Formats: sequence, C-alpha cells, structure tokens
Amino acid sequence: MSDTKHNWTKEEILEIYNKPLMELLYDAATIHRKHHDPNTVQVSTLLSIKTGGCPEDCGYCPQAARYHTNIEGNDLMSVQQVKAQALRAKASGSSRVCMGAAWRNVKDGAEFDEVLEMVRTINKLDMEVCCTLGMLTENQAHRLAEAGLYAYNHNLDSSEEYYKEVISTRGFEDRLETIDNVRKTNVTVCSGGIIGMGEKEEDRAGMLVALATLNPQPESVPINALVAVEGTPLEEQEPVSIWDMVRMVATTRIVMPETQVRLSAGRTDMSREGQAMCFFAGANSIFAGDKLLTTPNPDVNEDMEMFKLLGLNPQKPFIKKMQPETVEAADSQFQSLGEKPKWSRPDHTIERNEQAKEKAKTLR
Ligand code: SAM
Ligand code: DTB
Ligand code: SF4
Repeated sequence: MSDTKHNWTKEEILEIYNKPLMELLYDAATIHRKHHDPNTVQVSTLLSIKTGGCPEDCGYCPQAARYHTNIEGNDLMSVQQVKAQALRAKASGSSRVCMGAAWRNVKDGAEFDEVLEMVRTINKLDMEVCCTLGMLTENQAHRLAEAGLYAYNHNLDSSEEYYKEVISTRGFEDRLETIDNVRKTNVTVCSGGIIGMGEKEEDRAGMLVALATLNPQPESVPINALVAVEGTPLEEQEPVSIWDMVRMVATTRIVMPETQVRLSAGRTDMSREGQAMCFFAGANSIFAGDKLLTTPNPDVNEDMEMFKLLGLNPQKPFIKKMQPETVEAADSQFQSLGEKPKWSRPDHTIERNEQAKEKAKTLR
C-alpha cells in the first residue's frame, strides 16, 4: 500500500517550502532515498518536431506566433529525421525522448498520423517515448497509447489564479481536462510548471496542491525555471534564484514522493553546486542536449562530466512506473533488462490498462 498523501493544502505546502533550508533538504533527501535510488538520474532528450507559429499567447513562450522572437520556425519533422535524432540521443545516454509540437491542440489527420508513426518508431528503439502536443481528446489519447506512448507532458505551469495572468487563450480547466483524458489510458502523466514568471510563493504552492491532489499523482513533474526570451511578455523577468529552485524541487519531492522530479529549463544558469543541491533535494531527471525546444541547454558532455563528478548514473528506460498492457509484459520487460522491479505497479494502473484496451477497441 502506498503511503502517498493526496489531501495537501496550500498552507501545509507553504510551511514545507519555507522551512529552514537544512531541514527542508534533510526531509526531502530522506523521502527521496526511501522511494528512489539517490545516485540515479534519468537523462531525457527533447526534440522539437514542429517549431514556432503557435496560435496561443503563453506569456513565457518563444514559440507563440504573436511575439517577435528570434527562433527559427519549422514544419513537422519527418519520421526518418526523428529516428536519426532518437538514435543519437540513445547513443549519448538518453533513455527517454520527448517530442514537442508548438500546437494549441492535436488535430486528427495526416500530421497526427505521422506523430503516431514517430511514437511507434522510437518505441522500437527501446526508449521511453513522451509527447507534448497541446490539448488532446480522449480518442487521441487512446490512439497515442495504442502506438506505444509512454508519457504525455502537459504542464499546469502555475496556480489556477496566476495562470490567467500568463495565458488568456485557454484556461487551467482545459489543462486538467487533457490530463484527465491521458489518465483514461495507460500512458503516464508528466505535468509540472515554471517558476520565475512573477508569481508569489502562494502560487508555487497552489500549483503543487493542484498536482499533488491528483489521484494518482503525476508519474513525472518537470520544474522549469523561466528562460526569459527577448520578444516575449516575460522578457524582463529576473532570473530565478537557485535557492528558490532548490526549495521548489525539495517541496515537490516531499509532497509527491514517488514521482520523477525533472530539473528542466534553466540549467544553463545553474552552477554544478546548485544542480547537485537539486539532485540531493530529490530531482532525478534532466533534459540533456545543447537545446531544449528552442533555447540553449548545457552540452551533453558537460552533463556527463557532472554525473561523473557527483557519482550519478543515467537511468535505464522503463525502470519505474512502467505500464505495459499486461502485468506479464511488465515482468518480461523487467527480466529482459536484467532488473528486478523496485516498485510494484499500483493496482489502479492494471485496472486502467484493462479499461483502456476495451475502450481502444470501441474507438477503432
Ligand atoms: N504546445 C504544447 C503545450 O503548451 O502544452 C507543448 C509545448 S510547450 C513549449 C511545453 C512546456 O514548455 C510549457 O508548458 C512550459 O511549461 C515550457 N516552457 C515553454 N517556454 C518556456 C520558457 N521560456 N521557460 C521555461 N519553460 C518553458
Ligand atoms: C517541460 O516542462 N519543459 C520542457 C518539456 N517539458 C517539454 C520544455 C522547456 C522549454 C523551454 C523553452 C524552449 O526551449 O523553447
Ligand atoms: Fe504554444 Fe505550447 Fe508555446 Fe503555449 S507553450 S505558445 S501552447 S507552444
């Protein structure tokens, strides 16, 4: 039985966030090593499969068509290009590829069919495949699941209250609805947010309440520090302090003990010491490669040097929270990796997988 708490309040989370730092670090690290191997960090690679020209008005995003940023827009990449990039990512130690598209929502048709083919292709490379394509219907979520998608990223980005200050073309409720549609399948949920957009500590806590009270909690929570891009409404924001980042990571770890906490955008401005503190506080994933979607990220060789220095090992794919269609398939995948599962699959995922398979049949 999992001891994860689901009824967190904003007050409780703020109290944790504002603890004396040494206590916060100690508490987070204690919880971290109870649920995870503290020396293992997942390396994921981002691939922007369709860049720029997005109709939305997310105030942080360089890909919104209405802002005049210096990014180079691109139409949808080909399956072959994606395969080549995924192979390169695998060779450099990545176990997950996350494909991002600058879309408001997924539209059925030739482009979505291509994305499904990309998912199948990366799946065959024995890598976890994640997509972040904007809003999804339930039917589209099932089609992605059938293609073998491992995770879907859809961030809440901030608290419900602050969300309105940053984005007007869709609402917080729309985000929750897509997450709910993903939850109806066997695809794992990746949802987190951004700090440094001018929000208050209450908003950071509010976002964590929204994530931690989801039942089940997201399997993966990216914490991004805003990359303030020239031309976006948030271009003048002050850089996030490393102390805020550490506090946010530690608090996320405490309220969502089993989740994979991703130290995401903003690492180019963080020292190795700062990142080490984030790993100690419970971060157990990074995005590697010299580009995130459109903005710079540390070079993979620098990251591997950092791993060596800190004694960290890149995580193999499918170690945790794998949700293949059957329990038997899960067992055989673990055996083929020569690993014993450290965490058992929660019952709800087995039940959900059965429901998802039935549903998928009716949608075909
Ligand atoms: N269009 C899809 C969507 O909005 O869900 C997927 C791509 S979108 C770029 C994925 C996430 O990247 C956003 O939800 C946001 O959290 C993050 N992001 C975008 N721009 C960022 C920035 N300048 N700094 C930090 N994170 C950013
Ligand atoms: C997430 O939370 N962060 C990643 C991933 N999910 C898709 C994206 C960060 C994007 C940073 C801005 C850019 O490079 O365009
Ligand atoms: Fe479009 Fe996503 Fe960027 Fe918002 S965050 S403008 S939806 S690409």
